[in-house]
Amino acid sequence: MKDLTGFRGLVFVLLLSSSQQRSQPNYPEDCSEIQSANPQAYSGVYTIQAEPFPPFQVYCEMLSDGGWTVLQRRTGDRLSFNRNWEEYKHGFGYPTIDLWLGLENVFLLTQKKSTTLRVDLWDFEGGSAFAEYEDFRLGNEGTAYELHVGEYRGNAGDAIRGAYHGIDQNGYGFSTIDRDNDGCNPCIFGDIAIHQCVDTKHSGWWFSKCGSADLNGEWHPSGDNIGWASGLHWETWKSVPYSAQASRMMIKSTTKCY
Ligand SMILES: [Ca+2]
Repeated sequence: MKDLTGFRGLVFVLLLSSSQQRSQPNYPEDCSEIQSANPQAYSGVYTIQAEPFPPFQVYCEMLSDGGWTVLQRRTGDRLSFNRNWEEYKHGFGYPTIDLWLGLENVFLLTQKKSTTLRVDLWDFEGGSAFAEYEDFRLGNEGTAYELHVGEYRGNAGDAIRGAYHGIDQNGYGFSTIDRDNDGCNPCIFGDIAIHQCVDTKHSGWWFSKCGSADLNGEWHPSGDNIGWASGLHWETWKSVPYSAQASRMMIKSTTKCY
């Protein structure tokens, strides 16, 4: 009889454990998975999770070519992007307005799946351009969240690999006001010696001898947006330092890797 009681107890514990597991919310892994499950899903804020890490909120752009998870958005000067390592690591801003999703979250999102990065740019004259990169991923924090991009397509030019030789940001670690991974020791531009790209860019980014791309610089208004060392720069799109009116970086997952 004692044995039977013990058995019943074990069954009860197993059932309880099973029901507790079922009561845990089962969050999707990214916006692509949300759109695959529900093709009618609207763009907006969703909760996703890269298990076993805690869930977090993202903005999903549900477009005809996929469900895109937004990593970065700039639309004005309400939010400063001149921030330190911890802030860039964990993210800042607001999912529906301007935001930086956070290097650690992007690292987690790009570990299990093959992802495409899309960069959208808008100028002050009604124009826009885009760049897409296959096989986008970040290294872990130990690599300073090293940037990896594959094949480029688009009409904005491949500013990550640079407007000229020697400034390729692909394979470079992230730099902030308190972390220097920019390859300048110093860099010489004309008669100016730069030790930290962050000093002139006022931005965290994967600087490679400063390079041609930086969408985290200071936002400048219409009529005062040309010629700044800092700005929302994509120099294969606008060769004269031109700070864009708006930018957006987002990813979609393509295939699962097991
Ligand atoms: Ca340096």
